[in-house]
Amino acid sequence: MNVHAPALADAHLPGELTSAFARDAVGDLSQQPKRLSPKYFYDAAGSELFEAITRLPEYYPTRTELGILREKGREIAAIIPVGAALVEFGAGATTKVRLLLENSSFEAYVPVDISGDFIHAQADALRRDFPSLLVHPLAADFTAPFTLPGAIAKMAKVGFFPGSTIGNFEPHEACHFLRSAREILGQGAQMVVGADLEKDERVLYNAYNDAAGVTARFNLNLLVRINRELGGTFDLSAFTHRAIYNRDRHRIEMHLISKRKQTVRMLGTSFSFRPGESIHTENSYKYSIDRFAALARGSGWKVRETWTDRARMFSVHALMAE
Ligand code: AVI
Repeated sequence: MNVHAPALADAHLPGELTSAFARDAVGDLSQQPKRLSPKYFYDAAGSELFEAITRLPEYYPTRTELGILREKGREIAAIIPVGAALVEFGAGATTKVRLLLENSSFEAYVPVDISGDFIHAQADALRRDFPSLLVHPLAADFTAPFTLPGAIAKMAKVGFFPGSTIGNFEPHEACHFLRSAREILGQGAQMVVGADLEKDERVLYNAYNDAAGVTARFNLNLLVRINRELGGTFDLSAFTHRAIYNRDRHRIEMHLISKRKQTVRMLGTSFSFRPGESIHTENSYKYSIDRFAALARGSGWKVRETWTDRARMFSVHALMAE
């Protein structure tokens, strides 16, 4: 998820606990079981590691979704009204959105992301390549309500949420997000959402336990960040990456496992670990087509069409506001 940690100052908290990262890290490591939020994966190093993950032979989601968007581009374009505005929730590499922009006649593109710098750079590149497109970046937390730019008020709205980022939300959060997107985009809106599909557990396991260890470095980068930004004393060699498929809950779980009994300090607080104790860092939910349709129905949307690759590894859904 390209959600970058907001360094929000809070006047009511003393000293070092003033950033959201500090508050969340201290609060989450004080829970039993311990956890850390996946939204903090994406500092500069973490974003680069994620880009490297998307190119791994074992990590099929990115290239499979790109293949669907490429192959079904015409069919996707056929359901998009001429002159619509495309609103992307969270902004990563522009490769996927370019496929939609090339195939359809959008009048405007609104990338929404908490990192203003990132979307402005992205917007400049798109303006160069699509000179007649109105590009209107919006720096906002896309998981909370925000107002769309007045310039697109009269245009039909199409939301875009690729990458199976929806799978990194808990099911109730995914429902809340889709409801909020429905409110923001308004009546008559459509939405194109990518969701990873349930499949052979070995394939899922390998995608999150790659042979080159890039996913392990991505996971451990959370501790690197805590050491650097919050003065943490995590010994990286004393934690190991673990990703498992939880069949009952249809999700990959990522954990950082303490190799021994140890105590770690951060911002004046001590956290003790038992040997084998986990910090739960991420869930990546996998949807069947039916369970995704049920999620959409329960969130104010109806599935209009679903596309998959031939091997049914990944799905792209076109939703219509109910
Ligand atoms: C961003 N998100 C969809 C990725 C996923 O597959 O859940 C994040 C990721 N975590 C480990 N590998 C990739």
